[in-house]
Amino acid sequence: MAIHYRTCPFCEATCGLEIETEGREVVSIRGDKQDVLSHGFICPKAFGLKELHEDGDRLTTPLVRRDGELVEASWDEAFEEIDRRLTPILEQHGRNAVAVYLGNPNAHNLSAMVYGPAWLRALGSKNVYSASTVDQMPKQVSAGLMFGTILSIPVPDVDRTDHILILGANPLVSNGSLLTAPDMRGRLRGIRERGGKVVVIDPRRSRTAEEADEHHFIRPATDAHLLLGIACTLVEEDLCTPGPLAEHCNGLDEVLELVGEFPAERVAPVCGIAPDEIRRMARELAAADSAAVYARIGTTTQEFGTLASWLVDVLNVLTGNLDREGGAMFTLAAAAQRNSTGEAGRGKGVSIGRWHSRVRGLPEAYGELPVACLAEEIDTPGEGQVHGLITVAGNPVVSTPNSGRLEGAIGSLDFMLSIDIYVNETTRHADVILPAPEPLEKSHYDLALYQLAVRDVANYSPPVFEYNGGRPDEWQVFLRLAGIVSGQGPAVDIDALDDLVARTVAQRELPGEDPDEVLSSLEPRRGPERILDLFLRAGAHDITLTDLEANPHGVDFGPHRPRIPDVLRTASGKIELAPEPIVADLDRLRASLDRRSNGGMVLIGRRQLRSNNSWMHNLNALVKGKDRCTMHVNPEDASRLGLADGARAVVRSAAGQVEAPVEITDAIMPGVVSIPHGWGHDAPGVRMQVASEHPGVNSNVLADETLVDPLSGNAVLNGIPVEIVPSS
Ligand SMILES: Nc1nc2c(c(=O)[nH]1)N[C@H]1C(S)=C(S)[C@@H](COP(=O)(O)OP(=O)(O)OC[C@H]3O[C@@H](n4cnc5c(=O)[nH]c(N)nc54)[C@H](O)[C@@H]3O)O[C@H]1N2
Ligand SMILES: Nc1nc2c(c(=O)[nH]1)N[C@H]1C(S)=C(S)[C@@H](COP(=O)(O)OP(=O)(O)OC[C@H]3O[C@@H](n4cnc5c(=O)[nH]c(N)nc54)[C@H](O)[C@@H]3O)O[C@H]1N2
Ligand code: SF4
Ligand SMILES: [Mo]
Repeated sequence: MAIHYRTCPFCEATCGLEIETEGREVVSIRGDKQDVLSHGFICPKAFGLKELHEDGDRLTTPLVRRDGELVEASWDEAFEEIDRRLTPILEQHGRNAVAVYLGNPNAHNLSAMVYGPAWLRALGSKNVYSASTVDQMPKQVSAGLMFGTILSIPVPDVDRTDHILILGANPLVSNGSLLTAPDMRGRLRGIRERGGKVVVIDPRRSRTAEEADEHHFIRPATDAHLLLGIACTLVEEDLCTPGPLAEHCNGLDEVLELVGEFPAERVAPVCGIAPDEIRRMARELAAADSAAVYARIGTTTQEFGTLASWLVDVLNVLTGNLDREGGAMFTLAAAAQRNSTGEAGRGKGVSIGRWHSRVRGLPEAYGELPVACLAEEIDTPGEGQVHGLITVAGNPVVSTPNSGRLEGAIGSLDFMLSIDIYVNETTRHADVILPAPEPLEKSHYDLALYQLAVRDVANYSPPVFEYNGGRPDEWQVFLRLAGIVSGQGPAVDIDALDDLVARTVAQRELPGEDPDEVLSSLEPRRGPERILDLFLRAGAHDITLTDLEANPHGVDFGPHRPRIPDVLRTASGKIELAPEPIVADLDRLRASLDRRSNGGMVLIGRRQLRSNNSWMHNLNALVKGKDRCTMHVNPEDASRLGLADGARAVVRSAAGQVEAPVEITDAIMPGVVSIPHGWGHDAPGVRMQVASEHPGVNSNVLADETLVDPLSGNAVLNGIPVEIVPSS
């Protein structure tokens, strides 16, 4: 029997687990009480690690399509097939003819974080897509323009704040996002026990709303309007107190003037919250000793995503709460953080829109194009058309808008490669599937998420089980792929490529040092561990991987400390409070001020505790019980539309239609319905037995790929106009 301490890789909370094993069997999984961040907290998904380990549907051998069927093949055969099929596409049609979709689990995967950039650079395609543009891209765009790097996102200091205003986030279910803070229930209760206040803005009375002091329904996609109304109140009532932040801001006067156009009375009819409530929210935010505004996916996957994301930080500045204890603060992470390397307090800033998508002309952001464009780039003929697709840990057929169109487009590709652990709705179309190790077979360090943690922490987990049987690890797969797409054939020298990647990272992270010496100081480490050690040595805290190995419960560097101006990486060295492209986008919002509810229905999503986007429904402990993929409808709407609880209804949008079971509840506001995403597992060829017994419907059949937040290209997944009729 052995005990392993390990970080849970499933969501952003990064909980510490205590896993008991006997041989290759998982005996039990508990919360690690000594974990420096989670102190024993876990959610039901943690047990999914055991079921995932035992899941017979999980792929362990490559699959190659022969005569139309996906059949088992050796690794060498699979790589040869990739070379045989992919290389001619690159040669005939150029680099952009092969598109890539990087799915959510990449963000939790050390191998992918370290080696992803290397194989993508070798591929050299502009058609790179990821889950970011169905998720947080608007926040990355606004924060990048304001503070200078793509992950300079302020995190609410929940453990010390006196007041938190939460919009479009349900951390009691999602366990937090762009906010690594396990046990949000405990942390929010802490605020109330200190005499502070929790306010939630959501078209649904979510679990987080139930835990709050105050909840307001908001009409979907009008958060920017509400935030402008709050900001305007601060100006009108002389409540702006940026304090010492003022000297670090460019554009403060411009913002004070701009928001003056949007009095509470003007925005109230659009967002559906009364003007005196908006004014009171503003006064309470200003009066609190410390306060933080925090917003998540309900505010980013919508029409005004970048504006809403920007206004969150504008409010944090206007109330003097940015970079202050109990306000919204910047994490100082131990590894790979761009706003703590290079020159302090100044940088190159970010650039977006360096190229545009071929068909719709939507702008690139941080090297990727909006995934809402993927289908049209495949199914629109002409110069630059996409003929090949590589998906890594992604299920875009279920996760991205207009699934019907994307599914058709994917079916027409010349070649598709997936690196994944299941044959699911997307990978069933692949010509080759390469399996990845399960989480317990790989090491873990959250390079991205520790940059967004509520305290400065670091925690490394070695693999629990050896990844044996001569299978290449995921990082080795990425390097072989790099070899193929750079024309070196299917059998590259992985060690040599690994050295090359490590050397490149050494030159970038430690520019003043001799890379040979750096690399020899890291011996005998190789692979992701060598590069992680390099990041840690170059990072802001004086720590190495050996130190982390000696601390299996993690290392806590303490709560956040103020970091302005050092954290800034804008060209001016200031907070850019009024970035020009964002200010220009206010025109679109002005044009929406006359909008009123026309009695039509709009669709939003919701997350569920026992789900993880599209992929944990094959684990019995997580899906068993009554059907969860239901449509929430308010009782008023249900009676008007003739919908009965438990009966089925047809939901139609501009993109498609689905039939879903109705669940009548006053937890959702009138005029709005909610269907969770990630379901729809009844497609032919899917090899996930448990999931196909609990299929649910794919809500992204309804999401319209033509609707995006224009600055970030992020898809609109909340606030989709729909028509609903009872099923006949
Ligand atoms: N309507 C609507 N749509 C949404 C959302 C919404 O709120 N509403 N949310 C969006 C958001 S925030 C996100 S992040 C996306 C997520 O959507 P995707 O990016 O598609 O990610 P997942 O659905 O999590 O699918 C993960 C895939 O990775 C595979 N996988 C799991 N672990 C591993 C691994 O270790 N290695 C490899 N190679 N593969 C692995 C799984 O089998 C699965 O195929 O969905 C988005 N779609
Ligand atoms: N259990 C579980 N945890 C997860 C995931 C999961 O699938 N399951 N997914 C993970 C991922 S990839 C992510 S990105 C995070 C996301 O984490 P969160 O952002 O916390 O996501 P949700 O729980 O979907 O909460 C979004 C809330 O926004 C509300 N909303 C919808 N439209 C609007 C709007 O226009 N305005 C406002 N104010 N609110 C709106 C919805 O009703 C919902 O309550 O969760 C992560 N954690
Ligand atoms: S909250 Fe997230 S990290 Fe924590 S146990 Fe659940 S899935 Fe894992
Ligand atoms: Mo996400």
